[in-house]
Amino acid sequence: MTTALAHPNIALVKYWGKQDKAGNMPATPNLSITLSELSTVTTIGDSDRFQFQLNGEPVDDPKVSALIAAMTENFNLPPLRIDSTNNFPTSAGLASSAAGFAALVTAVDAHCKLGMNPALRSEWARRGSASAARSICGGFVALVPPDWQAQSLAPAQHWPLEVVVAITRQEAKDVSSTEGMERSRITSPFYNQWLRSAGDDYAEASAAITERDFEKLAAIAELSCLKMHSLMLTSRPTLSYWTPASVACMDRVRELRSQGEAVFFTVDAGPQIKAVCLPESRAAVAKALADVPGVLEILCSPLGEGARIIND
Ligand code: 2P0
Repeated sequence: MTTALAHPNIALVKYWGKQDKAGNMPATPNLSITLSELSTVTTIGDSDRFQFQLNGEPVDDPKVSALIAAMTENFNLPPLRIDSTNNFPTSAGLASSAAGFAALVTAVDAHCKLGMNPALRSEWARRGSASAARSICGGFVALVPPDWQAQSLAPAQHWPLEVVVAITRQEAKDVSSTEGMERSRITSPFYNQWLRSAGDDYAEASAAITERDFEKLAAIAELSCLKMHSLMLTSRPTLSYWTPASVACMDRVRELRSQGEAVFFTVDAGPQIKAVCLPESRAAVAKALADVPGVLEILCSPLGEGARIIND
């Protein structure tokens, strides 16, 4: 048996739309931070047939089955039993698939002695779910052309940012990211502008991280997030992942920033708000978001490491 652990990541420059070719490659460069306090733990063992359990229940997940089928063909794998457990809500806009596929590929690689380097693990994780490519690395992570294998921009220690997550709904989302981004690609009138501006957004965010320029990162990360949500809102039929509490939390974050707290928000394909802040602002941000009506729970996390084996 082999056990791997991976953390979710939160994109600061978003991925929303794929290239029109095989390999599950994003259409635009994107960039994320990896969270240490949320994790997926995946154990692989030998079996007489393929079996997948998520949070203790047998699950028929077509994306997991497809990735295992592709890896089995490529590496001649034996049948495997896979047990995956998340310590956070699944499919609720907390990047459970990112942590899940990063842990899965890392565990399969080690269990079956495939000898992959991190770049190759990232590529296989990307085939499962493109954001999973980024969870192979820790700290600040880029997923960019031409290879679309995640690279570390800087380790977690480079800039000790903190993330305060405000949970406003626990249930799994109705429209998956895969389906939602395809709908936006085909129908949003803003999609071409999104493609054109993503390179500049990526360059600006990457420079802000190198320079540890919080205001610059705040401005570009909020812009990238709101551009992505504009694509969602202008899709036909429209897509909205927000709850009233999500909107109230964004307003509260803007208010806190105007009062001098070092904080910005980002929101993914779900109703949770991720407030990224400097350590000195974390307590004030957590308290303020906890007081917003409709916020059910607050999670706090510093930045974390990449996917790794935790026993063998
Ligand atoms: C991101 N998201 O960059 C963006 C922001 C959600 C919103 O990547 O189709 O589950 O499996 O490649 O990776 C979620 O999309 O989609 C995602 P697939 P994935 O984090």
